[in-house]
Amino acid sequence: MHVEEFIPNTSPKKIGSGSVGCISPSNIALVKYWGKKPHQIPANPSISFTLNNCNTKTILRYSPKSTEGFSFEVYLDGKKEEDFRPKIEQFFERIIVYAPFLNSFHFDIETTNTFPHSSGIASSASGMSALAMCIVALEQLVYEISNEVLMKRKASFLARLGSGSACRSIEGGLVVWGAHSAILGSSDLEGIAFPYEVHQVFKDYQDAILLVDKGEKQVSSSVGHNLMHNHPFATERFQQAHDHIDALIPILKSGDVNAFISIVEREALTLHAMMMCSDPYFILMKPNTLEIINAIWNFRTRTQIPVCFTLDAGANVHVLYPKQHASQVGQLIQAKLSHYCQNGQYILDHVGKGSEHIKI
Ligand code: 2P0
Repeated sequence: MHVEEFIPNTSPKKIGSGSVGCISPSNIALVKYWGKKPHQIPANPSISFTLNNCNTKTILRYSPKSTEGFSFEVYLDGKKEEDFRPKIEQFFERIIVYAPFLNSFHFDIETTNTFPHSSGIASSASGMSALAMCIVALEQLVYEISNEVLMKRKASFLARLGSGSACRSIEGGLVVWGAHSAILGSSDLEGIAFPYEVHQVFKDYQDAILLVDKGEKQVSSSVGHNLMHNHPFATERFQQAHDHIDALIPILKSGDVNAFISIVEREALTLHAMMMCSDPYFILMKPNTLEIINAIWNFRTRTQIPVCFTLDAGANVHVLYPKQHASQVGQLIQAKLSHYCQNGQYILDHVGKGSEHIKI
C-alpha cells in the first residue's frame, strides 16, 4: 500500500459554494496505540471498538476563493473556537498534498459533540474523523469520484494525519490500525475493519464511560507518545501489543469473554504503567479511578458477571460488558460507581457502525 494512491491525479472541476456534513463517533482502544514514528506512523498496531453515542457532527461550508493559503473559521456549538485553529491548521498542512483543493475554498467548520467538550473524552478521534469525512465528501464533488470504498479508506488515511486514533473511527465494529503480520490488509496508514469472524457477544458490546475527572489533562497524548522514544520498556511494550492482537484473533471468534478481559485490562494497566515509568514520569489516574477498578473486580468476583475496565490517556474509566448483562451492570454503576464520578456523571454507549455522511 502506498501513499500515492491517495493523491488526486485528475483535474478538479470548478464548483460553487455549498456544504457537506458528517457524523463520526469516538472509539475505545482494546490494544493501545502509545508511541509513534514520524508522519503519524504508529509504533505498534492497535485495535478498537467504534462507539456510537459519543460522536461529533461536523458541517463543512465551503465557498470558492482565489487568494493563496488556508482560510477557515471553526465554530463549536455555534461559537467561534480559536483554540481549535492550530490543530486544524496543522492538519491542513499535513494533508494538502492529498487534498490540494483545500487552498481553493474558504471554510466555515461547524462542529458539535454529543458529549461535553470538557468531559475528558477524547474529542480528537471523533472530531478529526468527522472533518476528514467532510473533506473527502468535498473531494468527491471536486473530482467527481463515486468510488465509496476508496473514499472511506481515504477518510481514514486523512483522519490519521489529524490524530492517530481518529483513523479508527471511520469503520464500525472492531477496527485495526497498524501493520500486523496476522491481520490481512492491516496498514500503518489507515484503519481497517477487523477482517475475521467476530462472535455475536462482541458485536453489541457495551461501554459505560465513567467521568472521573473532567479537567484538562496535565500531560497531552502528543507528549505521552513522544516519551515512548528512549523509553526503557518500549521494545517489550511494542512486541506485547503485537502478541495481544495475535491472542485476540481466536478470542474474538470464540466469544471467550474471560480471555478478552485478561488482555483488555492488562493493556489498560500497561498503558498507564508506561506513563508512570517514562522520563519524566506522570500519573493520569486519580484515586477514584482505582476505587472504580477495585469495585469492578469485587463485583466480578462476587457475581461472575464478565465486566471489565479499560482506560484512555486520562482518569475516566470505560466499563466494558456484554449486552446481556446490561441491567445488572447498570445497577452497579448507578448504586456504587457513579459516586466516584464528577457530579455522578457517566455516559452509556455501545459498539456502533462508524462514520456517516449526512444530508444538510
Ligand atoms: C489509543 N490513545 O489507542 C491510545 C490509548 C490514548 C491512550 O490514541 O498525537 O490523540 O493525535 O496521534 O490519537 C491518544 O492519542 O494522538 C490515543 P495523536 P491521539 O486510543
